[in-house]
Amino acid sequence: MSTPISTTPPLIQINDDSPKGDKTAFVPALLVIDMQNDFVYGSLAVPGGESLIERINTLIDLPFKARIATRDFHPDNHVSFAQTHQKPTFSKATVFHPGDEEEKEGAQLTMWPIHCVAYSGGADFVPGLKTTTFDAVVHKGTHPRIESYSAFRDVWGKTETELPGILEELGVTDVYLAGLAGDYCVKYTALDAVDYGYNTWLVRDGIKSISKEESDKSFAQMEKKGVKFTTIKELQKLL
Ligand code: VGL
Ligand code: ZN
Repeated sequence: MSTPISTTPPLIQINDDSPKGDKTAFVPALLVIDMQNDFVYGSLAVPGGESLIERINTLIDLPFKARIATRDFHPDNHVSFAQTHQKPTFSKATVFHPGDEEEKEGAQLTMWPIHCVAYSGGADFVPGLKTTTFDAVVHKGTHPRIESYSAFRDVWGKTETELPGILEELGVTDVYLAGLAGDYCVKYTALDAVDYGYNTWLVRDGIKSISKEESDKSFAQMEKKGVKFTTIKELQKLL
């Protein structure tokens, strides 16, 4: 009897010649951040978000070792929704509005309109995005009381997503970031990627931000932290 051939590849291909510790290894991974309906067309639409679909598809087609996407994926009573705090069961006296900020356990929480409710259309990947070649999809902000901008961990650093483990298993050395929003989830993911020890690259023409002011601040913050900047064209030559 011959051994049946498996047609489903393992979700994570473990590299036996792990480049861990090899200083010359170059294992690039693409991180596609929050390319979801609500951030492109919905309640938190980022200006110019739609223009990223084709650009990110171009990146997805490049020979990265791994392509990992994230989704903001909130319960309908999530702590970051202004409306959540208007319900008497959550807070009796305070009424929050989108854009308000609240200090909670040492982290600044911004109040947002309801967005990316888990399993709703708003949380779906934006149509036209080449999602079939993603090696993994990481969800964040899934607990009612935990906010997470970064794809690595929540804003208080108490809980991690699966992303750190996936990158480690794959022996990734360099992460390339594209998606939405440049001044929130992309920025915090980039800052954390540096903290987790990765060479971190922001694909300059693969992101869009919510506000010009925040975006200027974000670039300065990322540069100071050691994030490097690149473009789709440069990556087409490199990979
Ligand atoms: C995001 C605001 C709230 C983002 C997520 O993906 O940048 N922004 N939740
Ligand atoms: Zn969110």
